[in-house]
Amino acid sequence: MTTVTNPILPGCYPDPSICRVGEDYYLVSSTFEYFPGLPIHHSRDLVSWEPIGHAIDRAGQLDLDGMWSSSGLFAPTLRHHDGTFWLICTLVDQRDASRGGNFYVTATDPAGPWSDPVWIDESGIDPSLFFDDDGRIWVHGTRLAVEPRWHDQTEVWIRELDPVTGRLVGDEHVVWHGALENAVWAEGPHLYRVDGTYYLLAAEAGTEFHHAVCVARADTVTGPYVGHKGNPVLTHRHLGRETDVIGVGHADLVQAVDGSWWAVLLAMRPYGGYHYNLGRETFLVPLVWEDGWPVFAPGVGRVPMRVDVPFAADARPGVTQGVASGVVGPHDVRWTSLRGPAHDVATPDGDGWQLRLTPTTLAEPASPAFLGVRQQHTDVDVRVTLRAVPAAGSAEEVGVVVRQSEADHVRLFVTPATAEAGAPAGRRVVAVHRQGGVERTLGETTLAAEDSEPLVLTVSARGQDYALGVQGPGGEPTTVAVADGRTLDTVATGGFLGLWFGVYGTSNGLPTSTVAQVERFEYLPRG
Ligand code: 6LW
Repeated sequence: MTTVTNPILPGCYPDPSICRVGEDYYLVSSTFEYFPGLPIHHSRDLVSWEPIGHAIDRAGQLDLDGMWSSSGLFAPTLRHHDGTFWLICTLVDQRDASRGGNFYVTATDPAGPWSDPVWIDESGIDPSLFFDDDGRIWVHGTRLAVEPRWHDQTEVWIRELDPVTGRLVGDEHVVWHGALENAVWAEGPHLYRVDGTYYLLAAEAGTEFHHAVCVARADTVTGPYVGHKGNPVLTHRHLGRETDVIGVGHADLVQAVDGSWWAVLLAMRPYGGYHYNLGRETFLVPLVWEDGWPVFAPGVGRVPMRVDVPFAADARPGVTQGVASGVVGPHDVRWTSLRGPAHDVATPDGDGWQLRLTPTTLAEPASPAFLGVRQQHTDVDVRVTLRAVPAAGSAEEVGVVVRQSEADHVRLFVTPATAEAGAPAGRRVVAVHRQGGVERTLGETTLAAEDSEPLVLTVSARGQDYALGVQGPGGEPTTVAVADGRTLDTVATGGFLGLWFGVYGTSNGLPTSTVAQVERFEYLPRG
């Protein structure tokens, strides 16, 4: 028996979907504009999770270019059938509905390679797959109701998939609008067959404070589905905003080797006020079946912070539940770039990279020279050791960023001292807060050190205080500014993401040949 602490995947791992193959569990989550997309985690016991690869990991598989933050890859579903892994997902461009759509990819090894996308001729989001015992495959998903009776009413549709042609066939059935009258965003549907009965699990009320998990059942796969009288079967909306975990929903179920049932779902942990900078995280909840319905967290009725997993052997030492810690080397599977591969701009070198600056900035929905990892702890130090010599007289920047989006992030960067008469020689280290697309300098300092000597840029998050600091060679650490994290989470900015810590380099639109040496990136959880 092992007791696992929730969340099982801290940081921005929303919309989890899970499947089991023998004694192995695989889990996928949404990644929006980050690349590679759709990380696959593997576990043998639901306790320890290791990232093993991504379903979208090569140029040309999908086009994320031009998609603004919180567009991109939405809620995926992962299933295994007859030796093949299937992953179905939606590519969403929130500003251009003509781009994207629903697609699936397949693989025999969940670590990859995954196929190119097969596009499905149906609109909406949150597609899922159900493999029935008779060999038929059913796609289901969510879209805004075709004939809505209330604002933001959605409908869950289901239709058969011909796996040979990749096309939907036969009649479409609209099976669910949510459990409550006036429910908004009935979404994230998943179908299961348990003891001969079909169950439809779906979230509703939107992926924020009122989020909830509801269930309906039917005798035939296409319905009619009858909602459970006990809906919602799991929510934290009645606990108020002061509670430790909020926004519980978007669940997917798995039956373990020993016959026990489990849900993975998303929720958020606010701190420092009603803000959740780590984003929507993945939690594990036990469930049992009573009178033909699922009971989530029996006897508790909420997401437990500690979960006993009876069949899990003692926790494996060294397996850190997908959490980054210490030096995060250049080959670590957790690194992400934006919208496309980073190999054109970042060449692994020792513990770090050579990072080639490009004219593209972090304010554009493109692929700037950026590499980042999720913020997974409220209290953490990020230390980036750099040798950076931005071209004299230029507006080049090399630095660290706490990133929500193009419009909202905080940067601490090295840039040349201004060429103005009387200005000190050397390099400046500047902290800038870009908030709602408007930039404001939070602080700056000038480094006396030789250009070629390494310096350390730090972000020390302590709750909602993000202290931005620099330490030159032989010098004392200097705090350049402290940014307020409450301005950066989705409560403040909108969107779907938690925060990322990254390194970046830009020449701010001008041609450049500057290459920075990122010697080391350390992610050091504190407290
Ligand atoms: C996801 C959907 C949702 O597709 O958020 O508000 C989307 N609802 O279930 C992105 O995570």
